[in-house]
Amino acid sequence: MVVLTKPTLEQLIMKTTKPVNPLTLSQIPIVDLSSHDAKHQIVNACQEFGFFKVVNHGISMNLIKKLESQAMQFFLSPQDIKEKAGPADPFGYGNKKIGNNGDVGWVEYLLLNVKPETDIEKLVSAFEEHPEVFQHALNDYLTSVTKMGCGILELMAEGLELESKNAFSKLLMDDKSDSVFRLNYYPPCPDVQEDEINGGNLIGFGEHTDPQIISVLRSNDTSGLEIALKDGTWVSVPADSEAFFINVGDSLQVMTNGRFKSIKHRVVANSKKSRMSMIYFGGPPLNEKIAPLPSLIEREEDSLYKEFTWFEYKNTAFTSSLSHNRLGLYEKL
Ligand code: GA4
Repeated sequence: MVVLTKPTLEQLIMKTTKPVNPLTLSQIPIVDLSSHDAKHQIVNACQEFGFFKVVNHGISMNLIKKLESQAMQFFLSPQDIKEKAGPADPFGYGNKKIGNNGDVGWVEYLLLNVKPETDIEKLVSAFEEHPEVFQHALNDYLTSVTKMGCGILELMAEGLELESKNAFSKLLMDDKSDSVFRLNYYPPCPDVQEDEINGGNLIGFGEHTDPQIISVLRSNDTSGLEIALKDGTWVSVPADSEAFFINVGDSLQVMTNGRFKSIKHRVVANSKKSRMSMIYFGGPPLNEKIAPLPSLIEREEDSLYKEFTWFEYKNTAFTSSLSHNRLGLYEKL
């Protein structure tokens, strides 16, 4: 008989050192979307970090707060109500278990398929009284964030001087685009003694890169997000509830033949305050071939990657553990 046990606190503790140098505001690339120079700032940030913060994005705080308060209401409801939206298979409500391959974290989440929408029945029963309020807030948020994500992808294409401005954004605009949305709730950290933690951190969400093209993250004012720099050092990113944070995903790294970096990141949950993040992962249609854009390589042989479809890569991702170096499997030797 297989006995399923809850992950112990010990299993959730990372035996890594704390980030040595929390990034100060001046170190994180900040892109002012209203600036005429935004496309160059974006290209530099994607080459150097694969990560940047966006200000003056034009998305109303009201729209953001509406979804955040709906999500908060959900995560603060009794456990049996939340479980009506679970288990995450991969879509639905998940608690501490991430994916199917043994990863755990101090996190509760709702993972949703943007198109076609996740089996809404599951959610309706969990959002008891007014599921339509959540649904409206979600639709409004996703419409705005997709639009902003596409705008950023267009600026990337312009900054890279591609012939077609929509070379990347058309993949997210496609009716068959395979994008997902995630609401992550990191409950306040349990009271553990410093010596129990043993210099480690409580894992919220373990280190990984995002498989898609681009990820658009917004969080409340609780920090926890950390990014890995090229030299492998981990630095924590100060929270900013009014800004968005953009990650380059693995697929965009491939499409730019490695010019843009898919950034390794993680979330630690050491705070006495809860952290809530909402992340849109913009993915291409399943049958889309992911390969370097011809204009970014001189000859086909210059491609650093073996060819694959998003369907293949997604399968590889969903059958691997979080920290696995998935892209490594497709690198040419
Ligand atoms: C990481 C990025 C997104 O959150 C996600 C995650 C997915 C999941 O939660 O089911 C994965 C992870 C993510 C990559 C490796 C596999 C699949 C958990 C996991 C262990 C929704 C995605 O697309 O890939």
